[in-house]
Amino acid sequence: KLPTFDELPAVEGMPQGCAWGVFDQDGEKDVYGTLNLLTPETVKAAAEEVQDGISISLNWPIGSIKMPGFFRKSLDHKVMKLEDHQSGLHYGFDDEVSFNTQASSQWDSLCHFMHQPSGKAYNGVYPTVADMEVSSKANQKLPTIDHWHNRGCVAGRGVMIDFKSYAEAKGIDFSPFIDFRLSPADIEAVAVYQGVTFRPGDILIIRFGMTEALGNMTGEEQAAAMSSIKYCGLEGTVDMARWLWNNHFAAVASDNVAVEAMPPMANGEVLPLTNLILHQWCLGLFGMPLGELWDLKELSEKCNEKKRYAFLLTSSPLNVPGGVGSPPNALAIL
Ligand code: UVW
Repeated sequence: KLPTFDELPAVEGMPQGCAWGVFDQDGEKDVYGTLNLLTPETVKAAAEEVQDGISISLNWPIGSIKMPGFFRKSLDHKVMKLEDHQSGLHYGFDDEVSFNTQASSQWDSLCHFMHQPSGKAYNGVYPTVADMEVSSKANQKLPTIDHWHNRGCVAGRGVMIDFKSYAEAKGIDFSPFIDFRLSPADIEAVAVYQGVTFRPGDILIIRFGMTEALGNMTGEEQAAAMSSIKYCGLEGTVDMARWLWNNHFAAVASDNVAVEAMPPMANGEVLPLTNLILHQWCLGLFGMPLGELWDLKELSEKCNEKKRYAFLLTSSPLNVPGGVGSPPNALAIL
């Protein structure tokens, strides 16, 4: 049984609620964090959520945002003709893609954001660019995303909290590009409204309608919305971090930019990005991966039609040695 947030053993120099060491085994430093909660039992139980055999992709096309935030590179896609050297006949194509892994639907691995001001990533390691640019085989202790392939990636019970549909039903005035902050009580109210409960090892999926809003904008409108750095999301508070840990989610994903609301704020004051509380706590202190900019529209339509909000979720990130983030290649199967 996992300790609660307030019962987690004290880690020197770190705030209460640090899970470093909790998942270590036989003296080996853990690199999977809360993905350890995806046990054969939770996967088998998740498979029981498949009732209609409907499979839905949660992957927004790479390159959907023409100018991603934080000066990130969008998609560069080059197609090359394959021609036979002897006959000159054109027999097919190859292609090359290049993009920032944070530019569209993505997972943030446990190396994406470090606790501040210690600069330490999950389980107390100090990743450097040089360390991560070489194969993680040589850096077994860095919790890079390729390690997920050593444990079957992500398969478990996804639970969607469809805040966008709830807000529409309840007449809540809401748009994705305001710094609207969802509290634990708000999430629980949506869960009760939908008639869904959480189990340890669930993958929590929260829909705000942000990728849908971005998808309906011109490139210029997208650039203005992205550069506003006013994004709806979960409230970035220690109370929210405590609630996420105490529910023992294996991971959290959303269709918004950062899972948590931006900009980081405290006492009505805007703070530097280093104060993103859920990035520090989930990625750095719990080892709980964050998924962002997922495409949740079709899933919402199907869940609302079926009145079922739990499903089997699978996701297999790119197996890039030393990778920081990745398109999720995620499927929800209802
Ligand atoms: C930052 O890296 C600041 O945020 P995100 O993980 O949402 O891209």
